[in-house]
Amino acid sequence: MFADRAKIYVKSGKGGDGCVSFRREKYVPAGGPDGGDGGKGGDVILEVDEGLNTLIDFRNTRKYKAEDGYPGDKKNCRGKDGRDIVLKVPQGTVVKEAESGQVIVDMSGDNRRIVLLKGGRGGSGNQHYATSTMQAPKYAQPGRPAKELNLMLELKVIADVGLVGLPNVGKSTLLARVSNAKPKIANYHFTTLNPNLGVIDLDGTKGFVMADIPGLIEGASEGVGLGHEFLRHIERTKVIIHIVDAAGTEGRDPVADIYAINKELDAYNADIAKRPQVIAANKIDAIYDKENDSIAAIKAEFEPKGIPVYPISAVSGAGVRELLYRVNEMLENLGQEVTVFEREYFPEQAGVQAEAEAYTVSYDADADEYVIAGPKIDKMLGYTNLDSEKGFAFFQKFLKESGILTKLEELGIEDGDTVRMYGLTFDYYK
Ligand SMILES: Nc1nc2c(ncn2[C@@H]2O[C@H](COP(=O)(O)OP(=O)(O)OP(=O)(O)O)[C@@H](O)[C@H]2O)c(=O)[nH]1
Ligand SMILES: [Mg+2]
Repeated sequence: MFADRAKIYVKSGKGGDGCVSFRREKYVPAGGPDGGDGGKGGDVILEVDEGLNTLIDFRNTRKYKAEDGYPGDKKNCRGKDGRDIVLKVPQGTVVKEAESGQVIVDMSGDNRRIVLLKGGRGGSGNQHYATSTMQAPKYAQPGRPAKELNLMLELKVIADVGLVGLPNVGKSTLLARVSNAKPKIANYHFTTLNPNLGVIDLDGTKGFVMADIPGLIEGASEGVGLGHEFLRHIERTKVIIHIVDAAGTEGRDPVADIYAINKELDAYNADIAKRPQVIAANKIDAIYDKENDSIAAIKAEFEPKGIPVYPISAVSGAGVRELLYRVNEMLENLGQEVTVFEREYFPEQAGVQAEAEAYTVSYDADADEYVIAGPKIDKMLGYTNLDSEKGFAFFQKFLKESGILTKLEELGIEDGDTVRMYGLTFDYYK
């Protein structure tokens, strides 16, 4: 199955905690602090892999996590950095924040490799916290938290040319005739449900890529008949071949059909409607009614509007070469740039910190210490210089306002008891 959408969860690595340690040397009673820094957490990286053309792997595995940084060690040893995780995606994958649907990055054009989520920085070891008044800091900085995101990956085919039209008009037949692609062809509506890509080799040209888009119907721009799913694939094509059943084999009026489809394109995205278009009036081998010349009618209606009309038979091949050379010429006049979607969502700025901002307060009977833990404390301690008077006042205010003091009292804390938060221990006084 052609998987072109997948929802996944990614998380970067947490930074390793800084270490609290003191030098121990012979004949030196109290050595200075020598706790090393924690290592950096691994990043979540996206990379284009030319060999991939579906998102199927992401349907099987949905969680991706980079490695946490390792904690620092004594003797100023820095912790090892956590391993990055590299997600390989096909070119043309648009990465969106799952809930808002905002674009984070479009892996096409120059975007070959990007760091989606950075790992947390490692915390500084206690060696950094020695000051003239505090020679033996028992505090080391915790590593920065990990970040997480829910992503929607969407593969939007990158084709130069899109074949657009009602169901059953011969889009797949044309693609199969002129390219290496082998799409399913059948005489019923919605035979094609996922786009097929084919490479068109034309003598004396660079060639181009053409996509056979599933049939569109009236109301497609409002989602009728999976319209949105299908229209999405046209967004990146540069030239549109609008195929119509000129023989009216289903008793329809080709001119009205062309207007109906163009109306849907315009309603979905006005930009698409403005792209250069060629009309391929198909199934001319099946025109028996010489009285009503449908080709002349289509030409009379659309050529004055600057839309060229090519009568073809995708079955016999009549007129197909002329059509393709014209399309190639239009592409050459357009230049090479691809539509790349702009970034709308910035993980670094949004609140995507892993884990809720919770903390826990407990009593550790073995150590006879009260223990406070949680990412909020982590963060707070990391930013506060407790050696300064201001910093310490801020810290006390935080303990009070966050409700931590109340919790400690509920647990029965008394003056002089020891409280532990990460590397930091202090005595409690009301
Ligand atoms: N006589 C004739 N029949 C054609 C021609 N092109 C396609 N057909 C027939 O039309 C029917 C539909 O062709 P497809 O190529 O599957 O049409 P499609 O536009 O891809 O249809 P969907 O995928 O359902 O949107 C098949 O029975 C084809 O054999 C043509 O040039 N002449
Ligand atoms: Mg088809």
